[in-house]
Amino acid sequence: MEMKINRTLFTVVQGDITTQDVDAIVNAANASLLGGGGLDGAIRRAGGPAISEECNDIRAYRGGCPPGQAVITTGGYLPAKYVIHTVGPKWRGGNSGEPETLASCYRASLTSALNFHIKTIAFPSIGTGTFGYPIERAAVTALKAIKAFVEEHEGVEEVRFVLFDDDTYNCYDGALRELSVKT
Ligand code: AR6
Repeated sequence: MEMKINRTLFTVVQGDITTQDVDAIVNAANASLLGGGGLDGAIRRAGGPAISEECNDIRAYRGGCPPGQAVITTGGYLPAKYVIHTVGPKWRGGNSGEPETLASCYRASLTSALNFHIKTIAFPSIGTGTFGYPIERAAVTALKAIKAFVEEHEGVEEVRFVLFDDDTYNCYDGALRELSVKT
């Protein structure tokens, strides 16, 4: 599924984000930037030690990355030149600011992308693994946040969602179809 919003191409594919040939991939990190399981572990394994070294430097000067914010490192051995690390909300039932924090993750990642002249960026489904955000709700919030951002800022040519499992892929594909009907 793909569609154009303003000058940005949105695509939704199923696959492994670590193999994507884009300028930057986004990592679903934790606030300590110390690394973890899931996607974070996979990105650090595939990208090699330079990613964790730069995360440690960021920890040293700013203490990590709060939920809703993003920091950027090299992509190391990955095809992508950069990894943008953003920290999703831990799901606590939905009334603790989770949608606002999740939307902020996407805005902060795209702001980093613009600052580094990144034209193509791949996102995972932030927050819906270990952090427990319901996938359907996350998909709608993610796509709306990105749509609003690219309507206001030009420069990113492609936003690609790369979803690992069938269920997550189907939720994002459905959310993008829904958005295309309303646009
Ligand atoms: N490519 C694309 N998506 C993937 C891949 C991959 N190679 N591997 C996993 N996913 P999670 P969170 C999907 O748990 O919920 C870490 O320990 C996965 O199926 O990685 O934001 C961090 O250090 C799911 O759909 O991120 C944090 O402590 C999505 O990526 C915590 O987990 C996100 O799952 C962050 O939790």
